[in-house]
Amino acid sequence: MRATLVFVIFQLFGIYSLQISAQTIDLKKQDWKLQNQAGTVSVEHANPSDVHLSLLEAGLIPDPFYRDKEKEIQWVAEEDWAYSCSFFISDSLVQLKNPQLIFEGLDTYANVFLNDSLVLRTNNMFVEWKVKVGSFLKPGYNNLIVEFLSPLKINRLKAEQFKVRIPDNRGFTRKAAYQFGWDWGPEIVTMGILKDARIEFGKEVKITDLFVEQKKVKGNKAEVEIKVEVEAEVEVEAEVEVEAEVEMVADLVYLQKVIKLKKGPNHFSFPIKIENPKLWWPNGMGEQNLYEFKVSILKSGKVFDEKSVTIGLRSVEFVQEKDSIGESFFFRINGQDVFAKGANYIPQDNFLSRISKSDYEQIIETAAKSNMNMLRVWGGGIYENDEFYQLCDEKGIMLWQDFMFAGNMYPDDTTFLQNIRTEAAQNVKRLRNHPSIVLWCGNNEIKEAWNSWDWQKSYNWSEQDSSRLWNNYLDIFEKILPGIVNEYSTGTFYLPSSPSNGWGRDIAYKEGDVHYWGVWWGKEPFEKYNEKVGRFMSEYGFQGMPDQKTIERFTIPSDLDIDSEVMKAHQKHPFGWENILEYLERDYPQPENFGQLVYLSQLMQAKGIKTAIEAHRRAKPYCMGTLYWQLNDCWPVTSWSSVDYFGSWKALQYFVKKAYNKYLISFEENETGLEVFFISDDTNAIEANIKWRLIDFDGNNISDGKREVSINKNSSTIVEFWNEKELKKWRPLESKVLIVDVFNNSQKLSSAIKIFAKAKSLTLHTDNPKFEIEKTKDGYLLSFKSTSFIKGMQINCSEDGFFSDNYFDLLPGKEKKITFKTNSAILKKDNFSFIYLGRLKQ
Ligand code: BMA
Repeated sequence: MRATLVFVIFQLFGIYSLQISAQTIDLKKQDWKLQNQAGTVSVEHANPSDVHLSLLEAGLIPDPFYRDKEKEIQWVAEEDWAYSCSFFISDSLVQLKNPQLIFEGLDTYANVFLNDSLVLRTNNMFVEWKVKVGSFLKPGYNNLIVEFLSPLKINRLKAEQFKVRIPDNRGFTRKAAYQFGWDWGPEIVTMGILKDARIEFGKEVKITDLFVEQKKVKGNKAEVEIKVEVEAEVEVEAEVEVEAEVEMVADLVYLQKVIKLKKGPNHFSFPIKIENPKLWWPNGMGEQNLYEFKVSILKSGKVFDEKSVTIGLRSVEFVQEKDSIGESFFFRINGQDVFAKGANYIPQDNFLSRISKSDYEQIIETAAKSNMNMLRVWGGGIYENDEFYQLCDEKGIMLWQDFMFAGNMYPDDTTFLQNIRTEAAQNVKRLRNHPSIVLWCGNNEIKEAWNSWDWQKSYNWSEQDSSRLWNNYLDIFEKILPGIVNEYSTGTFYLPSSPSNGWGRDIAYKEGDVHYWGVWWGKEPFEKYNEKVGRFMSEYGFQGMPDQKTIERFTIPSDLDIDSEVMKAHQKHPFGWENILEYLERDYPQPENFGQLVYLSQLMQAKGIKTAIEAHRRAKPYCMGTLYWQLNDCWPVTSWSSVDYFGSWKALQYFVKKAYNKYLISFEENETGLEVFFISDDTNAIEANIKWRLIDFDGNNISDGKREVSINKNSSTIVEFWNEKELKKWRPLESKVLIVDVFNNSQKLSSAIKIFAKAKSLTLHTDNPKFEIEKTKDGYLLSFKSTSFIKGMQINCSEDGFFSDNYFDLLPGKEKKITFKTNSAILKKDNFSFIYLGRLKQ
């Protein structure tokens, strides 16, 4: 239930007459022209958000996501560009006081000229820019030019001046690191007016910040402090009335005080106590109760300014306590220990300005629907848009928020350090009301790189260079950034670097968080995931190809070969293809064509990551979090993502949804035998009825059993075990399936199957299942039934839509129903096709 708390600040008597009629000119809506510095390329009526997109819309460059066109657009980022427009100001508008030019985001090095005067110079894509422009405006037409300088050229210049070589020149610029290319992303160095741009007139008293600080949320009480920052252009004596009337507050709160607004920034605050607050919970643990707080500044009933924020009341503890093995690493929300289930999130496009609200909705919906409760906003991307955080608040997705520093070292001059101070302060202030943010982290993989990647040798640093760079690292990540978190978001936890320790060191599995890359980077087998379990697995991953339809959108038929230039261009990892083929050879039948490779690569990725997730969850409470690399893509590519660029779920996303279910059955085979684990994220203890059955691939019963087990809250329990001797009786196991179902009374909590051999060694039948479709309100109901066991059934449709399940197994004789949500109403059975492991080997 949402409720509104309204604070009203009445200005009763002033020594100055204030302007109330504020107005705004939306600059993005003007008629812009784009031109390169030499004047040889120009675009009329351009959208000023992004130079590349303007050129693309005008047909002057090809789509860099198509085939291998990325290389043809590299010249764009080597040039300087200017967007220009003129806008009209009426006589009455020009009378209004305090005009301010506001850019919510400029990418990145911009010189802004208003009527030929330089009014602003920028150097950071992550901050908002505001400048007073009263003396530069005139009635009638005004000219605005926003000139963008090539970040590549500036990086090279700065590298020359800095003398010490840093790992990558992108470190000189406060711009999203992935845009310079990553092992899943193209090199597209964008420039442009990234977010909203406007001129505001007449706002002489402005609420510049509203922070609802949660001092204490415990038991049935919450104490918060409403902190308001007001920027006044004039000195005003004002009377402030604070009124609160809201369900969550037992009585009406009424405060009255006189304040004197001085010229410049003013700060005042109101403490309130809330009885029986309705708390905000992570997804799966309870509701996401949110409350809106609104502050208005008025005079005689007219509004000068108002601001509202939405918060969720919750307590967060980041528990790092020594134990017999090392040190814990987990989050306790509202007093409950939380096992974090989620993924790493990267920006959804190389062109940030075209990420739509519905893109945000879809990806966060996918996370929530897949039983996730945490995402890590990775440090090589961006501090996300407000919409992203709002959605995470609403869906109960906790956020591990990196500051935007990744895999690099940084300059140490005062301008740079001041720049990152401003950036950190602005973003922490902007985001601190969001209940979803539970941790700020300084950087991605810099400490690990420093200790394990041999940088000192590769970049030929003298001892002096090394200590200069390292001291600067310590300044940024152990002083400046934690200082800012502490100042603006007191009590929020800060971790200097992720991972805490490199995956090659023993300590990585005893304390802190770990990025385990032995599988993939180290070519270790998937089974290693069962051993390499740390306290919090903040990265691990394996590549899978995107959906076949996604591939068809950026290729022509002759490109459909992994040795083609186009498929190579859409694989950014140095040994990506080699790895996929090598791992496939170990465990899977060999693909006979491109389509089979797409299918198998996805199935293998899904199986691998499922192995990891289950191992991490079985190890609860030793391990208390698992965030695989990576949820999404910024362009169509073969990568570690579970959802591809066009939003199609890879096999992995379907597997993740099941592996992150509140209740999970998981198997562990070791020297002693076979154990069945039941993992419960329930905050209450439950009684569980375990039923198991061993059948052959034709459905014949071989053995079965059942038992009742009491399951503690939030636990991982061994509920069944067979020793080697018992297992021997079941052999040979290559054509058998173990099925385990867990019920609570008659409600099925979870079910899982175990097969005993690698996919390539299974003796699967090739018979097609019985398949029927039935029209429903918003799509189709599909049913499958097979006489024998079917593994890895992927269903495809010629039309777009969403399958509720895919890449599933079919048990002999058991009907499986799934839905296909689509706008298409004329589908027949022939529109669907399927592929499964047994068929592959025909
Ligand atoms: C992780 C990330 C990224 C990278 C991924 C896959 O360590 O932090 O740097 O894309 O590995 O190599």
